[in-house]
Amino acid sequence: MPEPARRTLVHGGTLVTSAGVAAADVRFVDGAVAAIGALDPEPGDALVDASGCFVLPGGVDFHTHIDAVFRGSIRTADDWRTGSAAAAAGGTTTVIDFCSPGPDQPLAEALAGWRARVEEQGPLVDYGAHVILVQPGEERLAELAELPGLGVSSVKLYLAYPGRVMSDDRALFRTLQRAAELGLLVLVHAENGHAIDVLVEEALESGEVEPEWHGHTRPPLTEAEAVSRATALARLAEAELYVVHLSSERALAELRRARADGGRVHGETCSHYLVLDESLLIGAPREEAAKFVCSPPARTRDDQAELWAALGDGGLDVLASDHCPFVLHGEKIVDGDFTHIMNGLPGVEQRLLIGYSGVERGVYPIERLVEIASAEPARLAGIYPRKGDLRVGSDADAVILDPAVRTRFSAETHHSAVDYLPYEGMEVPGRIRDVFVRGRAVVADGRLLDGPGDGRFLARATRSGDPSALPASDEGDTP
Ligand code: DUC
Ligand code: ZN
Ligand code: ZN
Repeated sequence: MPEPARRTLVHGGTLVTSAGVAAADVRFVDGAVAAIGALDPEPGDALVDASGCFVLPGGVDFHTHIDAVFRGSIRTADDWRTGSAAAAAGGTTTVIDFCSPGPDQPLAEALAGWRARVEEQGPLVDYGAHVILVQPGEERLAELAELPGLGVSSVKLYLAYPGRVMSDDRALFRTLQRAAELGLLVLVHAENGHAIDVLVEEALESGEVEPEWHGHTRPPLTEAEAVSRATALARLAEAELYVVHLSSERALAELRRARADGGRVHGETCSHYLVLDESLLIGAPREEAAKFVCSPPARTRDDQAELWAALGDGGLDVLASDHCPFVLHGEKIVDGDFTHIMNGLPGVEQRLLIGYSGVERGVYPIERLVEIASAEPARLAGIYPRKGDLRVGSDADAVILDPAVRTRFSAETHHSAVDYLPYEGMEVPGRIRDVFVRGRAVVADGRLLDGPGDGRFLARATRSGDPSALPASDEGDTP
């Protein structure tokens, strides 16, 4: 006998989609949005009252490092169970993470291994992958043709960390050329690795070992130079570029310049750059300062203001988390000089509410939050409108956000496995009340529900692909 339809009617809320803001009910049937408007309950509907609340598309986080390995053997704190629980609790229903192939490992093999490992861990949210390339040669670049068939439409290069994962300008330019041919999006970590290495050597020679020197040795010009170079090479290759984790006004200015010049360039900032600043590292005890070490580093309050403004005016396209947590009393490596500290912060759970604080402060309207936190990352990922919006036929991924209640961030109550939070004690407006992944409640009244994770791999369309021919996820239907 076929299972009865799973039906939910979310009623009485203010629906925010790419089509605008309106008082509207929304009905989910069998994991998809079936109807939107003034809807009467029908037999079998489970009723969810969203009065006084916003109903938003589930968040799409374009940049996470769940269960990831850095420096050869150091793993981030979250596995896919805890990382996806943190995502869901924070209103994010899709994450695009990273598959990092070994030096000589075929891309297809690496992706198959990555997918098997994720699936085994039972994620609560849907997921896709960017593929990381390290100094790719022609053999590797030839393999990129396989990616669209494997459901991957983006690659990432680091322009920092020489001797570890950095790619040089030839590798960057050739990747951009290949990506342009194949309709792939190229992500770059834009910092000048060689210049930073020299500044680090000079600092260490002068006996500067404290965490604040992590920031002093990665000044905004090292970021701006790399953005300028990557955007110029993308233009030359006629490729589409996405700059991850922009942190400074100077780098942002380079991005704006490239866009004004007609470059197909997209920019992301991350929640931590909006609310953390460099003063947190300066003069603080080592273990305290280490909590805020990420790359690029936290900048000034003026930089923060520019990033907020750019999210509002379209200078930046995406608000991501770069969720990259390391256990403070463990893998974060607080002892020794600043170069030992692992770069990265948790944030997947806090991203959406930090973004919402911009709405409350009048930086941008709530429709813009939906664009930067859901719709635009979904478009760039090649999964829109199935993800990132609430339209008839979209996946029933939704968040009920209560604007009348405030949330206090704390490691005591968060869902990540990491043992600290850089946002400890911070209070923001709004509360993630309910979350649905393909129509199934994963958070109800602010509480994460126990249940089997049935997050699915998302095959993503290329930038040149026909969006209406969107490949389906492994299981389930494409609307
Ligand atoms: N860059 C990232 O994008 N994530 C974590 C560390 C880093 O340098
Ligand atoms: Zn990076
Ligand atoms: Zn990252």
